[in-house]
Amino acid sequence: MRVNVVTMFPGFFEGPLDTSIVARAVAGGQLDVVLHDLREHGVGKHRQLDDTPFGGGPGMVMMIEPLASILAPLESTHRVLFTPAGEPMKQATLDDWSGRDDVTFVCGRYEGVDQRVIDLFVDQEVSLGDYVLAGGEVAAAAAIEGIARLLPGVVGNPDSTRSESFRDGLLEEPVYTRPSTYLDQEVPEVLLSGDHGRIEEWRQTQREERTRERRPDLFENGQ
Ligand code: 6GU
Repeated sequence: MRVNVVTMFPGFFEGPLDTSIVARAVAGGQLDVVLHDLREHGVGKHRQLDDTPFGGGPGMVMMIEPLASILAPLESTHRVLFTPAGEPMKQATLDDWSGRDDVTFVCGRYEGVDQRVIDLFVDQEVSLGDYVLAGGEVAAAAAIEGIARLLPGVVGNPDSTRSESFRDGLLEEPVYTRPSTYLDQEVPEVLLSGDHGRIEEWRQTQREERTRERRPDLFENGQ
């Protein structure tokens, strides 16, 4: 699939695109990321991208023309604006995007984007969570990584993308590897027992207890 990214900071994506699973997805041809540098579409000789808000107030507002000139030709793609005012990004959001041929991620700055850009050129507004960042770039990088690992053939064992946190509405259980004792801390005995029935029962209990304690909101939905 193709992911277009519209940003004032294309350099931000160098690390995320060149690392680990995302790099593998790009090298393997399952993922194509096209960066669109907003500055190249800036207005006037200063290549202006934002302006003061009508009605006054703090901060700057992203102007219509630079965004419109990139987003209008991408009308056939699913265009997402990352903004703290959006719906929260969930695993289901990534599942949806990863099944599409083309998505376009617009990285807003947090003060905002002229509402007419949203009305005319944006299909969905999404937030990374309930906190404020300086712009949508981190959210776009998170989305790209979340998508890449869902694309066919990117992650070796397809079970490892299916049987994890949030798929079944539960958090993951704790895991252990060697050594079996470290600073007097033992691996739970059941995991050394070789009894696969008991082990799966223990893991399921751990998932449920963790979810109830840490994410009662998820636990209510799942029960
Ligand atoms: Cl998508 N953008 C900004 N600026 N802040 C955020 C966010 C996005 N998601 C959570 N906080």
